Amino acid sequence: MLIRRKEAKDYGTKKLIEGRFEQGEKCLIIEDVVTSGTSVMETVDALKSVGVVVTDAVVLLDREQGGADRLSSQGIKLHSVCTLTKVLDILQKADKLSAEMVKKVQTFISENKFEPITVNKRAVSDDTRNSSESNKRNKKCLKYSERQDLCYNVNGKKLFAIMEAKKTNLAFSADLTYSQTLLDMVDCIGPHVCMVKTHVDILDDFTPQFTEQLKKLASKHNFMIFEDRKFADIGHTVKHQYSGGVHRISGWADITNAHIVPGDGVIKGLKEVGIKEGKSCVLIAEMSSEGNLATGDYTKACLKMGEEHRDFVIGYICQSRLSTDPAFIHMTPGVQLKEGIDALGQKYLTPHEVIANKHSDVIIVGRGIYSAEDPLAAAKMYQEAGYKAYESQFD
Ligand code: S5P
Repeated sequence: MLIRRKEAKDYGTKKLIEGRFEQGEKCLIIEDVVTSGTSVMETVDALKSVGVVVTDAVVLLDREQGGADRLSSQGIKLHSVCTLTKVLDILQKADKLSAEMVKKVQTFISENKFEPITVNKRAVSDDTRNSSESNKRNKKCLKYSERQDLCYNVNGKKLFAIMEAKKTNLAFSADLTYSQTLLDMVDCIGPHVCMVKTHVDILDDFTPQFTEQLKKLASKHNFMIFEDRKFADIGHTVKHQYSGGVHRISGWADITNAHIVPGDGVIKGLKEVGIKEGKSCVLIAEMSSEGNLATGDYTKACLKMGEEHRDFVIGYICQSRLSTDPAFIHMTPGVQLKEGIDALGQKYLTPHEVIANKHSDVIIVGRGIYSAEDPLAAAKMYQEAGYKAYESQFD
């Protein structure tokens, strides 16, 4: 028998899986209740990471909220001893539950189903991108408030909650080179954004006080901080780049991002540092720049890595919705009020195109705001355009 610990002990072997096993041995998972299937998947991931094979799981009670389908999409067959339908039936026949209560529970269950975790084919096939079938599928989107309950990482929940509360899906890309200019602008447009994205290494006058002041503004205006560091090295190196150096990113940024070129070691390295500090990561699945190579199988591999590390990865940088798992947040840069391209190959789409047609979740806007004559008025325009486009999906 093997036991999965929820967290590695901070003494001794630090193993998540306790017990005696040989690599390649098969293991059956036993669980008491399955709702979304997340807990079983976490056990599968932990077992896989030590070379144990899992194909089946037994559960005492399947609440029939989509857990079985989610597990099946990940190659795990769920066998339930009892289902919620059976329990309701038994209790009603024994006069322990009224027909009215049974109906209420059934309605709750059918309205609160978790979607299967599947990689959206739009990631690899341009032909399907604009097909009415895929648009119809994506029309069935959930509200931010519904999606926040499905997140695997606390920062995902927090971001959805902020988007809902402030009615904004606008992230400001604060690509300015002087600390005070950046902080003044963030203070001004803070009420209109859900997130501020920085490139801290372009600041000419960086000091640790800058990050303290940015954190204060994040609390004042209720936004999340995303350092767009684009880590792209082996796990051992990124651990140091993330936690150390002059910027000490893991100490102040809620979210950072990574390219998956090195393989999932880059995620594992960042996760070792970030997860215990309540941080999270976004993977760069697609890019906005002309001629970029993040397409097709590369994008598909990126989604798979995100799913395998969903306790730390909260979403993707992309050009349209890629994953059908509503827990993942899709963030799209290359957004301006007019479509176009800059002198260095940055391609722009409009907020409406990105949110309403391509079903992304967050618009990332830099020059459209900070280069505008009136950045506050521009931020308000992007906020309104982005949120209207989100709401139009439920018309
Ligand atoms: O594919 C990408 C990924 C990112 S994170 N394309 C991008 O433009 N970005 C970042 O988004 C880029 O580094 C910059 O900080 C921002 C876009 O800025 P803008 O001025 O073009 O809106």
